[in-house]
Amino acid sequence: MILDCAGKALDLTHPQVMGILNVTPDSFSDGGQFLAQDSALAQAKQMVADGAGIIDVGGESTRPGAAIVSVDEEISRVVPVIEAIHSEIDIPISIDTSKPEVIRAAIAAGAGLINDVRALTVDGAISAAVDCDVPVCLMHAQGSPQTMQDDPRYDDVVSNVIEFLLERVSVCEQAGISRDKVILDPGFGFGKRATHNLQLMKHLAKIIALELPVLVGVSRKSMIGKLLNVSVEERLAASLSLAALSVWQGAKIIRSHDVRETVQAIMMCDHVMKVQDIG
Ligand code: 7PM
Repeated sequence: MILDCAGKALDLTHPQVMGILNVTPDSFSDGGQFLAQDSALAQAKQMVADGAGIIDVGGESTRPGAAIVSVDEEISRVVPVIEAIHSEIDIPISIDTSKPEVIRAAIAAGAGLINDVRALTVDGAISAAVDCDVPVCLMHAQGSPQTMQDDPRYDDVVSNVIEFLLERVSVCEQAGISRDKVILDPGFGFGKRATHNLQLMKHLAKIIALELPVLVGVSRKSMIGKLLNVSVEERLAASLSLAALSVWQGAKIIRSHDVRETVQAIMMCDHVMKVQDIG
């Protein structure tokens, strides 16, 4: 299956890595806007060289307790970067946002997929997605990024996530977004304790069984820090292990900070999964 992301192809006949490109001000050292854009473009080119299938551009930090970013600020961060990458790079760009105005501006600038951690629940986001006519990734979260990690509770996290995702798919379909444009994401770390994340990973196949492409974002996440007591710089091996477990169960897209290593890990999974059986 090949997803058309506004004219650029995302080939999901193989698992793909979505490279994370943050354009929040804390993600580059000094202020200069042009420096920041140059650095973003250089990072994007490196990700392509490392085998990324798509680049995820985000201008809003969803970190618990992070400052809320205005629409204009978010647009002025992401649009110049998307324009620069779009003209120089052939792989699709996704826009990591929940705001309808940012969705419209990013798609107009050349992005080809909407990656929304709020699953198009913000007022106007569904119509923006319908008008833009690009694929969307719908992610589950419990609560808002500001407070979601305070005391997350579920009686059955896997069923709860599935129920939410199916409801959002149905809302999208009723609004005119066809099913074949929808990607699902259980939202690791978004309003979930370590045990909830582990249960979701153990039973990811139940989400794969919904028969829509599944995206997994576990790269360097705090669940790894909590379980293994390692700092954010020391989470690569565990991130790769979780990427492999995801692809083994059928996940099609792995969102990662470490593109080269993640491509190698999931290519090995793909080889194992596709090798011809004996006899
Ligand atoms: C602080 C908290 C900083 C969380 C960054 C994050 C996902 C995503 C993010 C995901 C999809 C991170 C997250 N995570 N989009 N955006 N799936 N679809 O760790 O899991 O990168 S932001």
